[in-house]
Amino acid sequence: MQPWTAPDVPALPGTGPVLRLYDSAARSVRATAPGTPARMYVCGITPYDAAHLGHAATFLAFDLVGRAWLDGGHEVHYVQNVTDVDDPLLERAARDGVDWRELADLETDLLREDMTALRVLPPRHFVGAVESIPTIVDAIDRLRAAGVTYEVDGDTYFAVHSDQRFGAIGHLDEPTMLALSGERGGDPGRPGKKHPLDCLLWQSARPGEPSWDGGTLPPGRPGWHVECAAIALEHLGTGIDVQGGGSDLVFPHHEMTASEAHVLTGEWPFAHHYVHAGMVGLGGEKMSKSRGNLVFVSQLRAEGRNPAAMRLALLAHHYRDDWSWTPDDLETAETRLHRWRSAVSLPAGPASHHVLDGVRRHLADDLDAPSAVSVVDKWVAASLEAGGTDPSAPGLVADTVDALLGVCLDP
Ligand code: 5CA
Ligand code: ZN
Repeated sequence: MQPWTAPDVPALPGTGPVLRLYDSAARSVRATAPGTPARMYVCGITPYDAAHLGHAATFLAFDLVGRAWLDGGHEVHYVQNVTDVDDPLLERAARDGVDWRELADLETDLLREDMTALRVLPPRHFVGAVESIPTIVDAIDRLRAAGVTYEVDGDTYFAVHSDQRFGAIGHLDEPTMLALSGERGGDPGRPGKKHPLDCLLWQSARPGEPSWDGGTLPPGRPGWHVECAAIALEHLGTGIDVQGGGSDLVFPHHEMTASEAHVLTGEWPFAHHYVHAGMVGLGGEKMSKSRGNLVFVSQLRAEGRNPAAMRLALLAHHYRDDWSWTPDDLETAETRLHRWRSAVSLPAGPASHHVLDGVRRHLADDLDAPSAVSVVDKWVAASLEAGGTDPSAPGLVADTVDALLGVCLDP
């Protein structure tokens, strides 16, 4: 698929520090040690509805990872998928009487517009599940050849306990895994499975549903987890630097992906860091398409709200926190954006090298964007209240905020 348009990233003096990130598998903050290039895979949307602020917050967190790596002098190879065939998409298309392909194209186009407006760096490869079916079928064939699969009424399952490392990402007890599997697209109660946690690799064609040639598999469509395992291995290989997504993906999605990739490659770990963004909610509940408590990026844009302010509103929260959106978030951010723009439009300001250092240091510390934002706030307050004599200071702050936080302060 075509990714979206890349924003400009101004060059900054010097290089940023080593990026440290919380790794869900290790349960601690550890230094990233990116290879050449740094490799990152982030789980993208299932395009049956527009992107809401929770999706945007998650994609922004990984945008900060990419920007911090670039600032550290690394080339970044970033891949994001689009789950453009899955139950929720087919169900929504059927409910609304629209073609599932048209719905997926429409919502994927809208995501591109939202991400462009929010100045999110695009992935190098933006990859749909449908266009990847041959890759996914090949991965399933290799899992079958490894003897870790079995069939239930024509559907193919992955025997999760065939991977010795199964459980190493989420560290959850079995009752919790069973409950989450049931809530998040699994089928723990299906009769005929060898273990309730075993996950679907290939679902044979159902009447009225789309299906594809599966080679030696019956015609059908891929399961969710193997989609990301196959796409990530195809475009990035194993031992990647970061596997990312929201915290709702720790289990089962990233657990299954890691186990499948382990069996497929014989190598561990699939990712050196498993990085998860907190859940953004509205009215105290996780924002989700099924709950219908959504604020869409595209809807705020249509109301004329400034995307730079939306971005600042999201950055005011730590990426790992769970939090609830309120209209105040955007109003506070609009006021902040206005002040920041006023300060950088002055011909001079207080010296600002500590702003660059501070923003770099806070972002390198597990993406502490709220602290980075307050470093800028302090300089802006000093500039607006007392002025300054350094003619290069406003430009350096503007470049810092643009390159590292992705907020353009041009009027
Ligand atoms: N297509 C799969 C991933 S392979 C999927 O989870 N799609 S999604 O549309 O439901 O979510 C897209 C991304 O946004 C995922 O990384 C997901 O973890 C994240 N996400 C979903 N809901 C929220 C939320 N309320 N807050 C923060 N992030 C969220
Ligand atoms: Zn995924």
